[in-house]
Amino acid sequence: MRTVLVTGFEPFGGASDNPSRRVVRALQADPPPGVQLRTAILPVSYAAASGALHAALALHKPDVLLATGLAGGRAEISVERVALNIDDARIPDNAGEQRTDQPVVPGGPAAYFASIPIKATVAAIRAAGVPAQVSQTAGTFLCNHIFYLASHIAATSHTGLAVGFLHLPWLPEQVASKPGEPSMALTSLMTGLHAAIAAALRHGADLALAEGVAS
Ligand code: PCA
Repeated sequence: MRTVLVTGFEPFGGASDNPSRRVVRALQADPPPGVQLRTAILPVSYAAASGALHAALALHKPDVLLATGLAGGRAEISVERVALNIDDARIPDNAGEQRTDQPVVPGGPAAYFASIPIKATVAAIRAAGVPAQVSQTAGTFLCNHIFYLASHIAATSHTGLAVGFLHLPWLPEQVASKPGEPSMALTSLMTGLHAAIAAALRHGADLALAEGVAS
């Protein structure tokens, strides 16, 4: 049976919770069939996240890493295409560290593409009845940082590891007082994650579906 490591992040930026942490905990209680599910919650800290990621990969030796995080303001589950070798954020991390135009890995390649089949994953989430889209940027904060680090580890030492990143909307209760702010219920996030895990485990080429933005 193959091993899938699903990670979420701690809350950040003053929020009391993070949908990615909630969904990871819910997955532990309702694991997908046919796979060995492992989970980890990562700190929103440049200094601490790398150690936590390395430790989880060394402990669980997964075949697939599906990392998740919050992208407040997005309405769908975003399947990220590209991880950039840059840390550049408007806000400090939870340890108070703010980074501007610093590489994630000095001397590393400018970017890595996701190594899960992104369009098949989007199609599977949609087929399960949950809004999803391909995203062309994971931002330049901790989510991109972990996505890049994991991709670099897969390229240099943990060969054979498939790496994907899913950005999640707010939970409805987190935006109840913010009219117009998109959100997604935990049950839908769970359905989407189950579909994404199944799709990421399927071998073979990605689906050639027209996606992306034409601007
Ligand atoms: N979202 C942030 C970091 C942690 C999280 O859940 C991001 O998009 O970078």
